[in-house]
Amino acid sequence: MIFDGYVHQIPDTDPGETREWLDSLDAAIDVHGKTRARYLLSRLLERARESQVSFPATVSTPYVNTIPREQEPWFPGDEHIERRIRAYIRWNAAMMVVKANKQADGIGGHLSTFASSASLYEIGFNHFFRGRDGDGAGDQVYFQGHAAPGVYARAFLEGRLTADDLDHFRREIGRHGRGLSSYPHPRLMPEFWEFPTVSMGLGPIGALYQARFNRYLLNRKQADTSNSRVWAFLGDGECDEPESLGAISLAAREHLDNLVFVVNCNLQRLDGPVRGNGKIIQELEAVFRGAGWNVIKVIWGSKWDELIAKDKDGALLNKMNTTVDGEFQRYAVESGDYIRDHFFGPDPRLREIVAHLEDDEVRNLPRGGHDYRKLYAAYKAAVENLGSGAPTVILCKTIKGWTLGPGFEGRNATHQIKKMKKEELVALRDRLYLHEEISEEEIDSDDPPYLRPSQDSIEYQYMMERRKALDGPLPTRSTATRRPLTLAPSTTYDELLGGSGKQAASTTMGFTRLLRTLARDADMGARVVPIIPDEARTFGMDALFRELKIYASQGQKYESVDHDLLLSYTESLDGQILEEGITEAGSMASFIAAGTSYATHGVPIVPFYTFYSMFGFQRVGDLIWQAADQRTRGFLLGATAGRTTLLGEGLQHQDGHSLLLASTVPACQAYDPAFAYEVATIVREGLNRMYGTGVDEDERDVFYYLTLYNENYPMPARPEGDDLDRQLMAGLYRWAPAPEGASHPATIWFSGSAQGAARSAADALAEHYGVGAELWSATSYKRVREDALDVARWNRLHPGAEARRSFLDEQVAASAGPIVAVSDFMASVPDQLARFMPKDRTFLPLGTEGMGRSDTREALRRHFEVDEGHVVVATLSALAAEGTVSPDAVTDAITRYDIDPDAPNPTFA
Ligand SMILES: Cc1ncc(C[n+]2csc(CCOP(=O)(O)OP(=O)(O)O)c2C)c(N)n1
Ligand SMILES: [Mg+2]
Repeated sequence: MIFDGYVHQIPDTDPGETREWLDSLDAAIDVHGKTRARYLLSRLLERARESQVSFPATVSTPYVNTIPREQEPWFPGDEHIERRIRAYIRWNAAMMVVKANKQADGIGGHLSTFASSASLYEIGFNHFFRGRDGDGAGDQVYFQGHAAPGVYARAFLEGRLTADDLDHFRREIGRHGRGLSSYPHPRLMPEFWEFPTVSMGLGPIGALYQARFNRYLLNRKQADTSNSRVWAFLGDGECDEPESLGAISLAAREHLDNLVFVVNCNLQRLDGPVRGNGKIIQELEAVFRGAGWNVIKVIWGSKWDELIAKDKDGALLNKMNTTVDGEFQRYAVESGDYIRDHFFGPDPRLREIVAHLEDDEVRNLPRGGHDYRKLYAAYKAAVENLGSGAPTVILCKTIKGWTLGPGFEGRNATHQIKKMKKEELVALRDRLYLHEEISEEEIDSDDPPYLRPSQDSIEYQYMMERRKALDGPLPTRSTATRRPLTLAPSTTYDELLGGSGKQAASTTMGFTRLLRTLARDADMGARVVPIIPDEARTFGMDALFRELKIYASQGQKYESVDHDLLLSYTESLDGQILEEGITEAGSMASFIAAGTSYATHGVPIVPFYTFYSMFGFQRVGDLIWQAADQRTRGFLLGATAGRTTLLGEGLQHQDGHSLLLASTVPACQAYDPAFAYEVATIVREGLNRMYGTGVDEDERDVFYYLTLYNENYPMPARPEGDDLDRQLMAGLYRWAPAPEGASHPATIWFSGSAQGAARSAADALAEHYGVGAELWSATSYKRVREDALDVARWNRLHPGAEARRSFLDEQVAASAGPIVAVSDFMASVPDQLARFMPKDRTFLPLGTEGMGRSDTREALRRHFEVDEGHVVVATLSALAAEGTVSPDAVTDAITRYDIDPDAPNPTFA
């Protein structure tokens, strides 16, 4: 392997001197060995750095703490009181889970995650995390999902939760939904949790883009976030998720020194070791250092310092470096003499280092992540890192299930153990030094106690004083507005409502114009955030580059290759567009950060995230669910939508199902508009619901998904009609009546770009078959279905009352004949309504089943059987089945449109 071959391409200006240095190194290796040689090289690198000789950082350092003992700062807290507080919290966190499972077997919860990370959080709570009561919005803290019991336990001590609340951990139904959610869920506890984290990986990527968005707000002078820091707590196992590490280079590139990751390296995940045969801390160090992060390792507790000081010849260091995590995990469960024999034992020099320690002392040599002094030093270094331009990751070595006793500590099964026997509870009490507070009888009882120091206790006072000094409690979610948003006036939408006359345009073009107009609005403009993952040109949005500029934290340090063009690529520190590059996950994380700014910062911001619709729901569906949990408001725009409208791109680009996936997300308002005025209406009404006045607070926390197509056709003006906006938003309205004079009534519902086939089919049906088809625009099957479900439920539960009619019932009753529904999506989308259709009406959805193809629109629409001919045949076939027209008419249409009745079924082709 050629690794450092580059050096031979650099001129050697003094070969004699080079020789001397190399000979010295050779001699050191020969005489003192490799460890000594490594040491000398490290010292040389350190000296070089001191002398401003820049040299690429090595990706890994030895398996010791980054901060040496002599550089540890003075610890300003009261160790004794903090230990007591930690003990209460640890006890209550365990008790919540144990009690919950006693009351409802199998209800779950986690004991071991928080047991390993209590000190990581408590150092933050007592000394670093800033609440929301100060001038700014405070810090944003992403708690590890499975550590939630610990966060509740602290809130209980602070008097923010009651014992009854703790008793309702994982029991959210009843008490008006006021239980404690299993994990951080703002959807379920909107005044408590801010950031959902439990789907592994989404917390870290969310935190990273939150830190970036804080800088965006600052640089664009929308909110002063200069004092806010983002803390993300994650598991070492969680780091295997692509979302956890996949975006870390952005943090360094964007100089996010307001971001701190704390990784709880307990060496275990759910099934077993994270890296039995390797070292997760070393691996993560290399990855983060390589990405330009400031890495602080907290591996060994203070008691190791004296051992390290005795390690004159590097034998201990070598053992630390070469012991794999699987062995370290084993040492966590073994006795002192086992550790003495196996870790220290084989080498007499090591055995000597611990000769003065009892077995118990050897066993209890703590890991850095349980040592508040080491942690304090690391966190302080992280916060003082502000201004360096580098984000910080703190890698803390801990033991999973720490102090929960031999049944838990380091055990492979520990993640999922939820019950503790009496002896285990007694042992835990003793390990936490809580014998005075809790008697054995109490533990023995059916209902072991929670512990809460009284308000005049020193612990309570200390805790509250610390939180007060740090600007209030945390986590707390607030929707108090600091800077209100004034929506753009209704005239903003006039252009789109008026249609495009004879000029052909696409709904994407219509949307882009609207976005530009919104961004130009004097009041609202600056609060609009267009987000694009390297696809602006595809959507014709490059027109916005010059005008709105692309946000660039470092400004534009070069003259763009196209600077002389009207639409040049313009980057700027106060740019408005988030051009994220090719990362749909990152773009979604930005969407969430922007769309929750109304709560996080009290500054409402409206994100419009436009993406290739195929790479939306199916690519980042979990992040979309996350957005819903976090109560994100904003617009998702699935551009290049439709299985047949996006021509040429083929199987992996043509989206015919995102609307089906969207239908699974409760907070998502999914629309499939056909015309620019529909787009304008949905955006206007959506803005009003999410950010306007006079809307019930419970109704606001939704986001909109609109499909946008790239097919050009003249955009009609909005038809007249007082009730049209309501019906359009409710999902279905009559767009055009049946042509006069036709004898057989029928109804065609269209959505999106299928409007073309529907309209020409209606003309042809009238001209050739005497069928008068009225045309309806189905803007949202999801909305119509939700209403139908709601009404059906009400009727089911109110048997004696007069049955209610759904919106669907009303719309169907207002039309005549069989209903053919056509869209550029799978038939399953309109099929959502099938069960609600009246028995006397034929309902025949046509859809684009099957996998995409590369071809022209015409060929694709023929292949997927959604073109004019197929709509005509379907309508006639439904009429024939009802006996209204002769079956010959169907045959005639098949011939007229040259349809091959034996063509392969696209569903399976
Ligand atoms: C995306 C996703 N996959 C799987 C899980 C199930 N799961 C929950 S916790 C866990 C193990 C966590 O290990 P680690 O990140 O090391 O955290 P620890 O509890 O050890 O601190 C797993 C696999 C999940 N929550 N999310
Ligand atoms: Mg772990």
